[in-house]
Amino acid sequence: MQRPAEPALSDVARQVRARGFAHVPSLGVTTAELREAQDLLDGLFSRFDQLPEDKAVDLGVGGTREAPVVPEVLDCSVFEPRLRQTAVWRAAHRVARDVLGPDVHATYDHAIYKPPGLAGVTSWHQDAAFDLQQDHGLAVWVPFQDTAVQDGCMRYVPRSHLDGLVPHALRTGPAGKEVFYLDVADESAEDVPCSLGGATVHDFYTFHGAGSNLGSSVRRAWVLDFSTSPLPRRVARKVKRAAFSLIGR
Ligand SMILES: O=C(O)CCC(=O)C(=O)O
Repeated sequence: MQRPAEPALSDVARQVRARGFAHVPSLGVTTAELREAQDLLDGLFSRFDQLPEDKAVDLGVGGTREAPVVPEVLDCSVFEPRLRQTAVWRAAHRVARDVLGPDVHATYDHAIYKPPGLAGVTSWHQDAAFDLQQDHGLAVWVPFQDTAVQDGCMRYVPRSHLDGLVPHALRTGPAGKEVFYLDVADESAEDVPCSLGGATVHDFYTFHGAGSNLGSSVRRAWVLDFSTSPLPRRVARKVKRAAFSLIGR
């Protein structure tokens, strides 16, 4: 496949600042480059049961460690460092640099494989609610298939990033995991379908979630987070995450 055109990044930056999110129609990576990243992630999901329990989480109900229902792997690039060498990683970095400026750092990444035909809604939230360091940041959501509304594409509330962090409610999900969430009226949300080769990006303060996968194949997505926070805060964040990991949170 011929290399697609690089995205009009400054337009993306403008949209993220004004509306809190943007659709990037093309990351400028080839199908083979996407496949390389997906193969590495597939490898991680295939050894889900061997990963630490707090890093390989089942978002669904009734599965086992060997056969999770809605598997999510946290810190994918820690367990599979070759992900950091992929064209997709570099492309996501380019988008983050465009939006946040030259001093961006990758802080975290995770991937969710949502099977078809299950509820599997991702609750409304702000990423900042999960990061008490409140880094100024950006998430780049990369799908490995065309993702239409019925496949569970990302959903955003325009301009919701402008008012900072709002208090989240806490509920215990069906599998016993605690989940922060926001109540959002459906009519205030915008669905953002995304084709293979593109991405959606959002500010850490943007209200977002994702619909159920009512399509016919697994909805695979890799989410890469970037931040401009200075080194001492990034170190503090790493230490805090390691401590939470030790106590199983
Ligand atoms: O992929 C999804 O379903 C949601 C991802 C998301 O909300 C996040 O990474 O914060």
